[in-house]
Amino acid sequence: TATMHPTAPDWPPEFVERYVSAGFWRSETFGGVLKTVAGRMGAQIALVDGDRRLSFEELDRSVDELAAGFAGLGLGKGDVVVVQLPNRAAFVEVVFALFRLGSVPVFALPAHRSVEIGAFCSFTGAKAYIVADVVGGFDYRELAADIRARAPSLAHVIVDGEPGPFLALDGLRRPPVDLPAIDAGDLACFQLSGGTTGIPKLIARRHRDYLYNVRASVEACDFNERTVYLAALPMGHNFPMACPGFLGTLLAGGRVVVTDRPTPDVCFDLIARENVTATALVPPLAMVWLDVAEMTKPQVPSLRILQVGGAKLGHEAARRVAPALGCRLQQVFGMAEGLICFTAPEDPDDVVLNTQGKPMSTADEVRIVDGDGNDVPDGVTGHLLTRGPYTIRGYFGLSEQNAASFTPDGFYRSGDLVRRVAGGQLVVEGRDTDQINRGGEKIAAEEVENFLLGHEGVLDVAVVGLPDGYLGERTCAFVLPRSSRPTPNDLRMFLKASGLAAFKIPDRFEFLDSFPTTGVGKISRKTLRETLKAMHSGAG
Ligand code: J2J
Repeated sequence: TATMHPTAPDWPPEFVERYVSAGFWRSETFGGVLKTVAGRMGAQIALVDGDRRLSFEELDRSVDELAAGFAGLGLGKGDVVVVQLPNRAAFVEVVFALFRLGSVPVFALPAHRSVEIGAFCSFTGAKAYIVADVVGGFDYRELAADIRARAPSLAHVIVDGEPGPFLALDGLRRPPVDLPAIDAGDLACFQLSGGTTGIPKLIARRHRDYLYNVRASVEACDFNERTVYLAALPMGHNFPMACPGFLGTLLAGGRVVVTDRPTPDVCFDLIARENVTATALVPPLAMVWLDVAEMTKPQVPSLRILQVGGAKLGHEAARRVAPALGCRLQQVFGMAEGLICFTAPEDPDDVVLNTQGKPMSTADEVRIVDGDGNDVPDGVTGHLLTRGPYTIRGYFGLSEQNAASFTPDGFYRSGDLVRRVAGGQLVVEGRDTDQINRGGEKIAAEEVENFLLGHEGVLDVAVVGLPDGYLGERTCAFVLPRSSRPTPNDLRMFLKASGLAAFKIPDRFEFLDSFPTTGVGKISRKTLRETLKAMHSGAG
């Protein structure tokens, strides 16, 4: 089958040269680095998943066996594979097997459904889709059957567990074979953009820049052979994967403990049992952990660092971390497109509690600009632009979108409104785009609106993020109904049946007779969203 080849924008040659000569980019690949670490760490435990414990040697061997199996299916260098697995040991094995083979995983989230998976497949011409059998009552094989029927490029569905009509992952293992040579400049994986429109935006990461992302994070967070990292957030996300995440932990010779149940009761037990030293959470989850920890006073003395990021952590919650969990808080402000900011373990409390930290690399270029693109002084809020050795220069195959999302000289327009404080740290103040951040899960208002407009009872709709003490923002759809007025439940069921990921379904529906206007005729959708937000913020 012919594979589509939209392009992944690369850095201009002078930047390639700069990053290579500075030693940021090396001629290493993920598969190769794991082999080197495995040679050094040998029988030390690398990966813990319930009762399953894999040493570095065993992990390395298992990765080679899976890579041989994938190669036997005809998967090879440059082939795209959509990976949608819950947190488990197989996630790590599969990802490294694909890295070694030069096949390029798209990291779908467990919550994605036919809309998202279908888009990833058609956009990349994916050749394979790797899923679990049933998780939390949801049968991914049914989703796969649906996708298979609509994605002609998809040659293989591979299932971790009971395969049904598809291939069993474990049945694919073969004795190791010679694998193709992979170059540091080859694509390693696709991360996903939060997005502000209905288009899926894929973020192509190459071995050289993503490895730098991981190495620089390891250094900034001081991960080492004594680090025991609990992967509690969905492992496909950039944060628990590469900042430093499970990749950083393994490459530092540390140990990764995985769980697909991020609840405090499960995780406190795991932290105690496995002597976990670091983990990463989004703010709403951190708040649940804090609530439970303050009541039950869990014994988790090994825990040294709690990373919190993905959405802004409130000052009050930040303050509770050290007393409740006996560990240091590290704020993490990152984006799948690249830039990562950390507060440092040695920063004073004021910085750790009230800022989102500093860019982790000396080579990160950050500009904070006003509406005309002029730099604003420190302390003044503006639009965050950034470029550097691990921030992409454009989305995969979207040249039109790229002209809007990147400046002509290659800065990524993050959409974040930030200010820089005296110590050089950034404080996130909001966003300038119609992306809703629902507790770290990013939702494009426009995408949800487009689906709702497909319902016969909807004349017009605006989806808005309203402030929420727990999630940061919750979604509300303001609906102008037709005469056959739907109920909120009708609309929820409709969106679910459309195959949209559940986290994108609005938390609240409000029916209006008309949309507010400014008195100067038709208002833009952006203005409408802002007006509705202003009218309803704070209410209920
Ligand atoms: C406020 N907003 C934040 C924070 C992200 C590490 C951590 C998070 C992500 C991530 C990531 C925030 N305070 N501490 O990739 O490597 C919002 C910003 C940002 C957007 C990116 C990582 N941390 N955000 O969340 O690609 O608006 O990456 O632009 O999912 O999340 O979202 P995403």
